[in-house]
Amino acid sequence: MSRRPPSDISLTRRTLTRRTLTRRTLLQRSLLGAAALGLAGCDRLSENDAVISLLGSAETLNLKAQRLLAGRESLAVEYPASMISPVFRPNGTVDPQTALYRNLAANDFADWRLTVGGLVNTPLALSLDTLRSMPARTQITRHDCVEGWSAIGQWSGPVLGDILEQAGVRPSARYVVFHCMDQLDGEHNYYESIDMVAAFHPQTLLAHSLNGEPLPVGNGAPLRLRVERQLGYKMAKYLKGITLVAHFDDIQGGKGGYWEDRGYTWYAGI
Ligand SMILES: Nc1nc2c(c(=O)[nH]1)N[C@H]1C(S)=C(S)[C@@H](COP(=O)(O)O)O[C@H]1N2
Ligand SMILES: [Mo]
Repeated sequence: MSRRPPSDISLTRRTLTRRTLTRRTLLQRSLLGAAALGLAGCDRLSENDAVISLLGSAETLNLKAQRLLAGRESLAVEYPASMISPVFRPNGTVDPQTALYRNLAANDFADWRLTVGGLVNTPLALSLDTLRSMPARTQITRHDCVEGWSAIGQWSGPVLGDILEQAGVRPSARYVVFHCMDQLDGEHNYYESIDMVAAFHPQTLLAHSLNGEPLPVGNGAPLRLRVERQLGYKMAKYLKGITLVAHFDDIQGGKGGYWEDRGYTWYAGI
């Protein structure tokens, strides 16, 4: 059965609403309790007004929480073609040296497959041709690296949510983990992870093209993640597999990413 995971978003909303309602109920009870104990009969203080004004602040809290969520769902700025950077600086690994990568690159990635597994109903193994023939989204966005540089590029590729829907995400899945073919330290493969809100964001792509050309090796050939509301290190290059997981405790350092295992924060929202 294929499940539409945006329900994770509404689940979060529901949880927040429930929490606010609980707080409101408690507030109401304690106010009514206070009224019953001593304030009843004091007609200078309207219990109803007090209740209403306190409920008002609970509403404000709820609104703020919703705005926060809306913030995570809202779109990253997209730019006109005239603003595309002449060179999109490659960073981190720029030419993977692992045997796996070298062998696949030697054959123009004809034997490469993107595997989608873990907590899914239908594991997938997608060729580059298949990914290139899928409906693609094209977007011109700005990439911000923590090292202090930015670049604007035009990315194209299937929306991650479409692929996840094809695989059928199980309700127990909480994160999407991206496994890469390169090793910055010659020992650990680069990897990253995002939650379901980021995974089903309409601008979250598996990009096979940069500025209308097949993705160059420097920028992550054959396929890289674009997760536009977060910092550059989240955008895993040289993808080989995606797994849906309930937690990442048992993946490498257990912090959800190569740089996270070395101290970076997991949620890198911008
Ligand atoms: N597999 C892999 N993905 C990676 C990295 C890396 O070293 N290996 N570096 C990250 C960092 S820190 C940044 S800023 C971007 C750089 O993307 P670019 O090479 O297209 O500029 O990729 C990210 N994804
Ligand atoms: Mo970066």
